[in-house]
Amino acid sequence: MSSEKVPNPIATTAANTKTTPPPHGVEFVKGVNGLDKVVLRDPRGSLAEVYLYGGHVTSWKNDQGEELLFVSNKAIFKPPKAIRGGIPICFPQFSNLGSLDAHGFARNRFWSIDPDPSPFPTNTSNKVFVDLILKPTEEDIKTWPHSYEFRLRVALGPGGDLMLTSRIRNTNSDGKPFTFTFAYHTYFSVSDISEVRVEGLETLDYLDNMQNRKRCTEQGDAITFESEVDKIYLSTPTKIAILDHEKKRTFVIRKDGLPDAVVWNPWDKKAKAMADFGDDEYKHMLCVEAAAIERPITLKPGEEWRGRQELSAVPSSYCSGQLDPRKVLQGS
Ligand code: TA6
Repeated sequence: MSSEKVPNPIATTAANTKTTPPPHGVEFVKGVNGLDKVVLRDPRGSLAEVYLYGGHVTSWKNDQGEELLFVSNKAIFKPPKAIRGGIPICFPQFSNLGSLDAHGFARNRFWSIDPDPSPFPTNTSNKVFVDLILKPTEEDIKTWPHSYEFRLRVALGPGGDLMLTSRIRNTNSDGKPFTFTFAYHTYFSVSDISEVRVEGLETLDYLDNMQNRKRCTEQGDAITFESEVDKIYLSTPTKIAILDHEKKRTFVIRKDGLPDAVVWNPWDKKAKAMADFGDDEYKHMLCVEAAAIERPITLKPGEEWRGRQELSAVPSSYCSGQLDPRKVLQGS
């Protein structure tokens, strides 16, 4: 489905009627229900799509055009519902860990293109990227009485890696600090959930959401799936691997400033209970979410927090289809 191209939203502010073309590899289009969407294309063929609604990545394709993220066929692209799939951003509250709606409000707010992105800590010269920004509305201040600037850079690397970097600054003028929890609620597309293994979380402590967040310890082997899973792994390594044997593909998640990781698959019953999720879709998705949950982040006015995740999809190295996780998790 071709998306209608739209002018560069930055260039057409009232003051500046002359439209400047978007940077190379960046396109502003209308997506589902006419929602504004940004398409990032790397010259070697990989692609990513981000909706301004929710600052929500909904597509990440490799240079073969294969979709790497899961989005439900029943996903609703209409406020106030969050889009079911891709990478919803949970802020300022993960799940029901607070008085706000589940997973906070960032995922169902309209973000803007950042007209004045602050200098970026790392060199992104060879990447295609877009900078988005979220600031509270009057309405938001009533539910969460804090002023902040949430800058999100979505970047596509030359090798097709997808990077999301969040920078959250406390801009309260009343001297008040604020505290939040956070997650990149990434839905990975997998061939068959019963054939998938997650490496890097062995022997770690986790909070089991299916046992009222009881603290447990994971066994020593890779995690496999045969029923509903909803666990918050605590203080994980900075790298986690998802092995999809059937597709001979491994997703590598590298994360920074996000000590925890949530693993979720609703399985059949929960799948049926979700209106915006197909009954059998649980077989083809797995959420592994880089997060900051166990130790909420507190920022004083003027302070800024940074949370980054880098996703790679690498072909399995072993001809048998099995990838040697030690190589991935120990490698660069
Ligand atoms: O991240 C896992 C989780 O918190 C699960 O408990 C489940 O509720 C899932 O998120 C989806 O939440 P949502 O609010 O998007 O339906």
